[in-house]
Amino acid sequence: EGVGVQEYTALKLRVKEWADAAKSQVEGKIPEGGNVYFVPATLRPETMYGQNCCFVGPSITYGIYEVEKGKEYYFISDRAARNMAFQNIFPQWGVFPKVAELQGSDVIGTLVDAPLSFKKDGVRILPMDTVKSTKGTGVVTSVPSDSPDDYATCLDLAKKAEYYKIKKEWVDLDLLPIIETPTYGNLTAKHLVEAMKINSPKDAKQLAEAKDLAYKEGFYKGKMIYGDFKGKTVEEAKPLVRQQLLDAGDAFAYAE
Ligand code: A2H
Repeated sequence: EGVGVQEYTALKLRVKEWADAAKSQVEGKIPEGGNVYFVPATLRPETMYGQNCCFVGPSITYGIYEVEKGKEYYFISDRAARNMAFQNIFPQWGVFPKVAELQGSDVIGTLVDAPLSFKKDGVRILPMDTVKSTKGTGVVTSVPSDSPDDYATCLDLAKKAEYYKIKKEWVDLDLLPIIETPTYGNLTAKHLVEAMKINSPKDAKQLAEAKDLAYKEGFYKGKMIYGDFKGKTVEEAKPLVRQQLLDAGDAFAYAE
């Protein structure tokens, strides 16, 4: 871990329909009219147009926390809740009211609305074994066009849907080109995963390298080819998309 503070954009993905295994655990704990949001932490708000699903760690324990009584609830790791309690995200300083506890595996298949996503009917919650419980919120939104980790995981899920006990149609690999780069084209993550012959989401060393290359190329040389800031550089568009999400109430700032 570095010494700097990481400024994340915490995105709010509203639950439209719970997976069966989650239903009974949530029942009676969220009042009628209350909304639960999965809250991934991202460093790439300008890529949110390309969200195709959202990941949780299947063996990580999560909580649902009450942010506004009877109205608004966040699905995040306990560790993130503790941090958020000291960032004026919950109503009372230092207090994080947990209303339910669930295992990542229980929520697989839940349908959520992802702000800005080209998937207008919503996206599914899917398993990612490499999600760290010690980083961000333990929830990771998937953008396979620009994140090598997300691309490698989506490929694996599609190939082994049965093994992961998910429906094949929950993982779609029709990627949305969002950012054009001189070196890797407009599907940076796919290009790098193929060029580096990365075969599994567990190829940690190669994925770290791909992530680094993708990030630098995207940030310093990338140009938006989709969305409200089409034509601008990624460096220009990043704070603009972030602000748009914050202003719409679809995201909030989270630091750690
Ligand atoms: B990023 P840093 Cl398009 N476990 O968002 C594993 N990965 C996590 C995580 C966790 N608990 N919490 C957040 N992340 C991911 C978008 C994205 C991201 C793109 C490209 C690169 C990228 C869509 N996924 O990250 O260690 C989240 O994925 C590479 C920098 O705090 C988050 O941003 O630097 C990023 O890792 C945070 O990583």
